[in-house]
Amino acid sequence: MIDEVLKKYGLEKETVTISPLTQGLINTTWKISTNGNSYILQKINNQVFKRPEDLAENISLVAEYLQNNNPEYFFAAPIKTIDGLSLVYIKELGYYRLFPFVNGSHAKETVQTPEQAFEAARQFGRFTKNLSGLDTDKLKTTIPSFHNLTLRHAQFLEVLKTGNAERIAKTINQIKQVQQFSWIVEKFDQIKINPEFKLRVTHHDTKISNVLFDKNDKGICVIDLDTVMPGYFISDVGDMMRTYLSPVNEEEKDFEKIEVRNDFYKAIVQGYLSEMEAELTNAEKESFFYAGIFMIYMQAVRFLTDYLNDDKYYGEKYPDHNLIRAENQLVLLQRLIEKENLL
Ligand code: GN1
Ligand code: MG
Repeated sequence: MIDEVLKKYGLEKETVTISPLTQGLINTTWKISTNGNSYILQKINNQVFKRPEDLAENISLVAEYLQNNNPEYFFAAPIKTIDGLSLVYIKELGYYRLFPFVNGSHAKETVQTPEQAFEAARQFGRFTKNLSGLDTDKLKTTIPSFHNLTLRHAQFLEVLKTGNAERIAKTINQIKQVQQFSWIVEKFDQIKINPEFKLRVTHHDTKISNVLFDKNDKGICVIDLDTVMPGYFISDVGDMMRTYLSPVNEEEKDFEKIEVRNDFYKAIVQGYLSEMEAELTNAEKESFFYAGIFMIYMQAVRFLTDYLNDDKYYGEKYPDHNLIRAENQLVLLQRLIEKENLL
């Protein structure tokens, strides 16, 4: 199976070790090690990324821009096949690409210290800053309306009519909670028409495992560029808040453990501003808190929508998995809102 893909890169299955990396929910990832080198192999989920060529094009565009304008910025571009392609397509198998494994780097599953949060935020800020001269119109939108909360909310309202009736009946309370927060959508509608909010090259998936760290825990670069497309800074800052503020993540079933750590909030803001201060408008600078609210709410909406839609998007590993995830995010949202004055 995979050997056919490896061959395209001149690698032989017999001489490599293949170990699955099971973090992501969408693509499938393996670490490939040979005697001297290591690689990351990824199979692209083309149900979600309908045009995998667009991912490859965006990454090439970004790589080229950085090479010309910020050559000192480290960027892990995909490795080309023997035939010079940055994407492999094999009928029956799908789309694959290979990245170099960055020597001396490691990725983290959880954020343990504010310093790590600062470093990660600095890296995502740096990424957007270094690409601020790239015309966002040149980038393909790899998932249309990906972080368009208006649309996500509309999809949620739609599923209330068309979704799994039994599940809808069972989640009346959670549905009510989601509806109570519709001001978050209204505020986003304002942002979309406010010229002070700039469309920038944003990453759209800023969880900690998408930053590579060196042995001293300094950030090296960001990875997983499939959702890099034009967007608002609230997507990147907000997803960091969603995933770094609490000591436990969206998978946690014991909601008592969900907490907003003030020092991690400050670290995200300061880390991001350390690169982006001069780029952001005043209106943007005033929206850090909203960024967290926006992303946590959107993820709650997405998990609950998927639950009512029989888990077609995220899948489930145990019964009611996406319901638990949605409830978890609603608790986190509440914990953050409670701290509005303090933060
Ligand atoms: C998905 O596949 P992964 O884990 O990188 C999702 C993100 C969600 C995240 C929640 C393309 O990311 O938007 O925040 O799950 N990516 C896509 O865990 O839908
Ligand atoms: Mg991702």
